[in-house]
Amino acid sequence: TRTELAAQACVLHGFALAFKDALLAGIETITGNAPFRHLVTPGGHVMQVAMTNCGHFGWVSDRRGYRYEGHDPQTGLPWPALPEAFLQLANAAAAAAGFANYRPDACLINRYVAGTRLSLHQDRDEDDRVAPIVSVSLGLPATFLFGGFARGDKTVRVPLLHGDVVVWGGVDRMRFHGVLPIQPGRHAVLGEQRINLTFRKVR
Ligand code: MD5
Ligand code: FE
Repeated sequence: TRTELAAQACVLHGFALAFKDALLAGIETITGNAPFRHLVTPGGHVMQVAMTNCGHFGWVSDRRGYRYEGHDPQTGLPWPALPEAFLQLANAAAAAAGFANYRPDACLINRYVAGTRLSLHQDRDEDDRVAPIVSVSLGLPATFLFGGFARGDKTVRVPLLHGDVVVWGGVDRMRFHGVLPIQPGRHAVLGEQRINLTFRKVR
């Protein structure tokens, strides 16, 4: 089933479940080569969410700013490749949401533990501000905040469960969004964490 959030944003409930074994294997390989780390914001704060990347570009933050880089600054190596199953999932989810021929070139992988939140923000470091972002939720449940085009606009709360996929692009690509603090718990497959994959078209 599917929940419409806006004209060009929807939740595809359980869409990633068919891909879960390949997703978990891919995450193991990627994090073995590019470990999760807590980035520092330009303002000097350590981010609560732990992050890594795969694909041609990876999102990084440090005292110099936010940007995409072709190499992992921690190892000097290119980011791990996007596994074929990741690309197939992102392409199929985008198509199901009305975005044909989606070819992401980056995947940011976020890890949340109990208490971790992601404050309201826009994703604005990508050159392409229209191509969809595809977000895959795994592990502990989360409450997603879906807002408007100004920080102060009202937000709606969207529950996201293991296997849910959110797709948003076109006119809805630049909406503010965030994640409320994760509640403590244990997921049968992922344990005491939530992992979110966000596919992007950067260049
Ligand atoms: C996450 N990640 O769950 C979130 C949520 C990020 C990030 O925001 O930048 O890594 S996925 C974002 C999302 C989902 C559905 C709609 C919108 C954004 N939106 O309206 O912009 O780790
Ligand atoms: Fe975001």
